[in-house]
Amino acid sequence: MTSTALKATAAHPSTLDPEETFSRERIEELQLERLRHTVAYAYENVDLYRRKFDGAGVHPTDLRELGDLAKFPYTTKEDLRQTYPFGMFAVPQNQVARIHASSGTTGRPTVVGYTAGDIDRWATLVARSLRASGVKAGDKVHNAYGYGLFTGGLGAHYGADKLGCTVIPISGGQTERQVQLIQDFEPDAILSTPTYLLTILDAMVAAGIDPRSTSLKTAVLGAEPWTQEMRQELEQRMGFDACDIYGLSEVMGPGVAGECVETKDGSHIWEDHFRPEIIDPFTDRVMDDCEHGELVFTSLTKEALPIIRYRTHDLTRLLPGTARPGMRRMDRITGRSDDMIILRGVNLFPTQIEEIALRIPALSPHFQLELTRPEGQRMDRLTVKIEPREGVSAHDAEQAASRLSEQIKIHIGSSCAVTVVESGSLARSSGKLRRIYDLRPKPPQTD
Ligand code: DLL
Repeated sequence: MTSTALKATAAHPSTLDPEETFSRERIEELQLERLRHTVAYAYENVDLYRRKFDGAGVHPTDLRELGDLAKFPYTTKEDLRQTYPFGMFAVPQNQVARIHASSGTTGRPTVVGYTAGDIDRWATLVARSLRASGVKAGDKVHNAYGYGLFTGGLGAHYGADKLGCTVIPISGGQTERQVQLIQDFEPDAILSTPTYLLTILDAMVAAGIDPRSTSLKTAVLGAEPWTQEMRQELEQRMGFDACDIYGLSEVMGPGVAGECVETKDGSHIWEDHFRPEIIDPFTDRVMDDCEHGELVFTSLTKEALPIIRYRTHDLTRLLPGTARPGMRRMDRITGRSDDMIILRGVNLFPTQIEEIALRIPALSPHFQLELTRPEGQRMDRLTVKIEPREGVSAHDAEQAASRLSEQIKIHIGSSCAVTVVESGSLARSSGKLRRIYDLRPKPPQTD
């Protein structure tokens, strides 16, 4: 499914950062130089890296070419948790200009830090991502990413600021107010999660506003997986362009990669600052470009929290650069390996359900997945709860539900129940939307 530019236009070449125009060879030269520095810097300044490298029998001087990175051990969320809160910082606290943290719904939150230089580079990369997606200096930017310890709000804010935009720091939530301010302030761009944009669109329609009539020209969406079908849904309803922005707090925050509006073919990874790898999550083998696996990142310029071979759990593949030929792209993320549902031996992700559901005209993008284990049974059961589109009859909705169940069986190979629920009854997003509800009995605690 292709999507074309609707309102936003590509960045003028004269506005690009010089690195965005580098050849692949030149990017790789820069990566090697920066990688050698980062690995030595991490070894000298962070105990955990010194212990891990020593334990694996590798030394920073073993890094002679880019492929040598594979000799170094991975870093995981668990490493950050075990050194909570600041044990992986490579600079003294008085040089840490900012702290962010993950929400920590399970276990301790992961804490990340930035020097003033890190914040400046982060702002540059978010500015680069926004510009790639069609945002321009002087544009008004409605920033609906949550402000606070989450990196989305402030990360996007600093980037829009650096690009020279007028920033409207509305944060997430208070949806009616968002709709009002979009009408009154006439922003050119909106930054939000894709599912929160859906919530805003529904609120516009409820207020009698045609989403296609607003001043908005582009949406820069990320922080959760979304599909081409969701892009189509949003673009058709809004009449403006929707581009992807990717990132994670452990590696920086938003702006690790960003999508170019002229191609809309996946986010280009800003490889002058990050070295990506794809690995097989089960065997840890480094895979070739175009092969699917888990994304791993090494930072090349970070000072407060250098990160070596961080396992993101995000599943995707690396593709050659297009609009920025020196930098590789990442394909859309199918999901996180820790969000994968294994149903009777078949792997399944919420994005696969989104893809299939949105191809059925009577069904809306509002769905959730419930995992249960009926009493006395050893098999898990998956129920897709989904709302029909407005105005669809009960009969048509039931037919659409059977079709969804059939299509899931054909395309994914799993049997599941599909239940049509009343419009507006499922939880709406104000940031990252929770799609999976695991209602299976918890195994007894062992400690
Ligand atoms: O979500 C950073 C961010 C904020 C990115 C705003 C883009 C926009 P975390 O809270 O640490 O950071 O969550 C990171 O979110 O590992 C992915 O699983 C998921 N994620 C982020 N961007 C995308 C995207 C922010 N564009 C985790 N597509 C990552 C799919 C995404 N998943």
